[in-house]
Amino acid sequence: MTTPEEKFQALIDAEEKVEPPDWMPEGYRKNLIRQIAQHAHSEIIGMQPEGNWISRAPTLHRKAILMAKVQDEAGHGLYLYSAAETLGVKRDEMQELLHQGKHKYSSIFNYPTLSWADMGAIGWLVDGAAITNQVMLTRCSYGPYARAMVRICKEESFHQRQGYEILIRLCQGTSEQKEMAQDALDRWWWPSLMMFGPHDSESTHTEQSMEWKIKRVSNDDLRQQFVDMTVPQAEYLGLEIPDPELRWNPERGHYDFGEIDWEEFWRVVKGNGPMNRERLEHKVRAWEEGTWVREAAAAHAAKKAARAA
Ligand code: FAQ
Repeated sequence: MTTPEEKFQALIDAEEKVEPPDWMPEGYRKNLIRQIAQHAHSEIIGMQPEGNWISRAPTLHRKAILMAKVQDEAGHGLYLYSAAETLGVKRDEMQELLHQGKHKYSSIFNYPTLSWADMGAIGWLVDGAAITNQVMLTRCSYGPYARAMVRICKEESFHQRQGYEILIRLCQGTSEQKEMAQDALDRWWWPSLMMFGPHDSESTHTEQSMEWKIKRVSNDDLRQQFVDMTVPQAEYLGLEIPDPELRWNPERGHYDFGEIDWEEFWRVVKGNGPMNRERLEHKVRAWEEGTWVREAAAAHAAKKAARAA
């Protein structure tokens, strides 16, 4: 006799989507809530580093583009919270766990944005890494997450281009502008590689997540894809990637690259990066200041429902 777990795995192996009313193992549900909530929190906290430059964008045109991008990130957070809610978790619950430091968000958003060139580097590298990781998630076995990722990937692709275009302009500008671009690359390169998570051998979830087809490609393979895609783009800009060990390996058909500072990675993941405290404090303050909006919206919805009844 086949067990529910075996039936579930057979459905996954047949490339069918799991939908909210379907039976699923508790571990599958919990793992998805963990990943989707982290992803949603990353989009929302990720608005802060770029939000910092909206009022200081060099032209009205740049300001309009940056505002649209930051708004897109808010939209991604909302689709993702909705996807997580289909698994039976409440949005407020996820917020509370984030605010208490019990839910994670991507390490990348704990670094400061020091110059306008950082807007270019975030679009090019951070959104570039996000797309590399998220294209596989459009094929995730859980339907609501996979569908949310289709639209998110399209928007991230626009974000990546807008960032790269900022850097093209800076690199074609004065020597000071090109230096700004190099400085941004120097600061954002390694944190961008960290976005893909620990080495496969150290990863807690990869093996099970790949068996359940939540993840389709491992952390190290995605990181390699990102490096292979990005090195020629840096060459086109005339910028140097800050890694003395970076070189093309014709035998592997990939770039070899140096080791990430894992001590720094875990320090940031555990809450002790350069901006962790500020990011979380800002998030909690925004949540508290928005209480009246949530209350007004809930009261309006309740009144409407009472009228309709
Ligand atoms: N930061 O076992 P694994 C964006 C944790 S969105 C912090 O390998 P998994 C858009 C991991 O949670 C960026 N923590 O984990 C944007 C786990 O801890 P746990 C976010 C990290 O899940 C652009 C432990 O380490 N993208 O950028 C990180 O199989 C610009 C062991 O790790 C997503 O969330 C990290 N970098 O693989 C917005 C995509 N890496 O939970 C604004 C969806 C690992 O047991 C501006 N997520 N950890 O306590 C994923 O694909 C996966 O969750 C990975 C990690 C690949 C991130």
